[in-house]
Amino acid sequence: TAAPEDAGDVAVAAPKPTPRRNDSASLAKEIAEKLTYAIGKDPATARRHDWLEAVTLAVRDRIVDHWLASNSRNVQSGAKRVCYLSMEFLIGRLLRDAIINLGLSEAVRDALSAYDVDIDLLETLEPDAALGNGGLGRLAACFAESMASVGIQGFGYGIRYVHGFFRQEIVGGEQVELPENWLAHGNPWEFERRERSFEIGFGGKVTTIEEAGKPPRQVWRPAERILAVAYDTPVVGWKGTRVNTLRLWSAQALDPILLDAFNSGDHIGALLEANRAQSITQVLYPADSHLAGQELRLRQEFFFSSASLQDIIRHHLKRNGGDLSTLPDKVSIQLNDTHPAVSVAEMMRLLVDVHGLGWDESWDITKRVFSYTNHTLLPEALETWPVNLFERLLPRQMQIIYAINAQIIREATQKGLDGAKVSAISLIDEGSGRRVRMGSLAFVGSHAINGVSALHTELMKKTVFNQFHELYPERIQNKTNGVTPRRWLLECNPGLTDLVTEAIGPGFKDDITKISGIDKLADDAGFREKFMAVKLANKQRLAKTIEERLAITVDPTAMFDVQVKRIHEYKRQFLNLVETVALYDQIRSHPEIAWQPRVKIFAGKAAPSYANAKQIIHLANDVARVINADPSVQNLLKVVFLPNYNVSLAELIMPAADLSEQISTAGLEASGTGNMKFALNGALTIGTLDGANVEMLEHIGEDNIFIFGLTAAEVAARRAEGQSGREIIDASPILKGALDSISHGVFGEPGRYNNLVDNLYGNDWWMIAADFEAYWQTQRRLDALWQDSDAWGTKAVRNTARMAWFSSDRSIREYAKDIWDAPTSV
Ligand code: C3B
Repeated sequence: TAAPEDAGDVAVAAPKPTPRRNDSASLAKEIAEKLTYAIGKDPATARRHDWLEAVTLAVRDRIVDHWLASNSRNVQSGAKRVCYLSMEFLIGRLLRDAIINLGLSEAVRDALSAYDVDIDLLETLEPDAALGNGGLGRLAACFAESMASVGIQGFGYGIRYVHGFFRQEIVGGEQVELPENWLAHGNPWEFERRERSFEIGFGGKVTTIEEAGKPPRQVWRPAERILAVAYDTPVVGWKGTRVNTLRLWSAQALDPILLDAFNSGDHIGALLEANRAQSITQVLYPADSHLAGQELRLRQEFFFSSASLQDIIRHHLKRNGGDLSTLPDKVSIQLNDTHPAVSVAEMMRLLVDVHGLGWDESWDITKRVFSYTNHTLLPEALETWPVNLFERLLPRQMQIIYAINAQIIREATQKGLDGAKVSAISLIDEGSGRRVRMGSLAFVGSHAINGVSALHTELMKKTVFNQFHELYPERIQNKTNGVTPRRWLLECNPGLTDLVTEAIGPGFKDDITKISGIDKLADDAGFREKFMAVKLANKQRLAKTIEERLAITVDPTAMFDVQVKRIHEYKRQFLNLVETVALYDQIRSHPEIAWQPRVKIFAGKAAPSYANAKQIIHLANDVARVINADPSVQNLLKVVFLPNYNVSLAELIMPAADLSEQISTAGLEASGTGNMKFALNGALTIGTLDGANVEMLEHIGEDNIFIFGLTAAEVAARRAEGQSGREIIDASPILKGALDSISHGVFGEPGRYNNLVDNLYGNDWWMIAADFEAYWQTQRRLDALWQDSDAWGTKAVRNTARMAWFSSDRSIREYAKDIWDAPTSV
């Protein structure tokens, strides 16, 4: 079989199948046929999972119709392709996404009702594709969907991990990590393309080949070679107008079994090579915003980079008469963070060593093809690799990095940079053992480098890439993140979607900017009531899940105050917990105050090796256990930690939130994207002036968002002074009281949380003491607002009405215009 973008190896005159019909009767018939002939079950005895598979296959047929049509359009138009290289694609479930984007909701529901099967229930049986950690991976998934929706010829390239992001259980209040197994029952969305495979090398030697009359050539002879095999998943855009491809690579051994070894009795040794090869794509590293650092991680990075580049070059040569000089006119390659940064060196190797182009021409092509997105300024997340590891694993790429480095340093010296500045731009960090700086490699090999919010981009220019920015002032630009309104409004919040449709018509589904049409209804009591009724229904749905999973009863009319995201010190779940404890104390000591009922909801995973983050999870669960059992605060305060946060749980939570917690230490959250999903669904934000919160403030208006705390500049200044939290804590009885109860054993044994608490008295690095008072006061303003449900409702409506700019369609159009020079609506 030929890959879908190819015309095929043999020309056949077979009749084209007729595209599938979308009425419910046709669907009902096909679902029954799939159940019988693809799954081998009788409708009378089929289990729910069988029905899910049958529906998926029937929907998939329709996707394939659109997919093949898009692919032949791609060949005809020859339009520029955008290849998005990302180590992570946090896609989540695909069935509902496909059904909604294809406009099949009604038809599928009706078709299944004929068999008395409920589509909503089936959808919940689909496993989440959790091939990512958090924001960065979810952004890649939103971008893939938006590229298909706005009509860009987009290709996602990544890794087909056998085990995605770990499953989190809470045992005795603590996080336990369990393996995730999304492929256990097969994956109907993927198509294996065995013929689309490439050899990937590791280790070995570089030899110089001298031929008479020719310049010497370098040839890499890897010691180890493995196979990268493509698995394609269709990415359905809005209305199915375009279906793009997500191509994930799986590692296989060239020889699946060493027969000689097997025959001589070494049964385990015979399989060692296969196991070693396959290990590359077995597991996703659960490290978000900090460095994993192991050799296997570098192998993963090179494996998927090299496979993707070989595929891109093969495709280009085939479609463009073998001419690589036109590559930058036909392809843009976006590097999603530094994880694929080794691509810069590998592209040079492929162009120079394999395809025989000159160095200068190759370097020019490379820079014009690549662009790079930076997602964090946290020093612990900036990838560097020890030179000796790099050299051992990728000897030729290391030579190339040295050659690029020499060239960059020459350029810098010519432009008058002196010693310290030159070592700042060197691709090799000579400081702590010699290490290759992947961010610098990505920077010099790209024509455009972008940050993910206005503030983050400005900080990039001033901090990590300061010297590079001085050298190449035109290269850094901003592309504020966005989220797809299909998944994060239409799919997760059907109630709100129907209400907005009823109020202003369905046009906002095609063009989310039209949702601003409900702004004028924010003061309309009738509309506001309906809006809040939808919110209440969504809260009831979440309350039911909380009851089922945790046996905690929460009141859906209480304020749902939510912080869900990866657990990280800079995201400051600890600040939220300290405020929770302080509130608990105050409610008990001041029963005369009109406290407003709140449910504090937390969810998120900690990297398995991140001790402080795990402590924060433990504390959240300890606090929940104690407060929920205390009859004196019963209906005023409940605390919930929902285990195993993932995309599906997010789809349940976002529409049910009243208050969204976006409280990172200013300057540290590059953008945030959860902040956008909450506000789009009508939650008010309490947040710092960090990441995209800054731009949300501009769009939503200061009356409708609750900003508090130190600014990024103030945080930097306090850090430079090395201020401790002690004075602040001693001056604040509320804060001190809360910290004392945390460390004195009110929530678990005394001393358990000493580390977290002592840090605040020390240098208060995350500004928890410094920001506490402002946070506390802002929360109390929100209490007051909650009492005035009309005022709250008005602000909630305005949030939904004013968030359209944060659609990933807008982000993607900006990338297409400013970075890729790629057409939309193809
Ligand atoms: C995240 C950042 O932490 C978020 O602020 C940002 O919104 C997203 O990326 C998307 O840009 N991020 C991440 O999830 N993983 C990293 N390794 C680095 C940043």
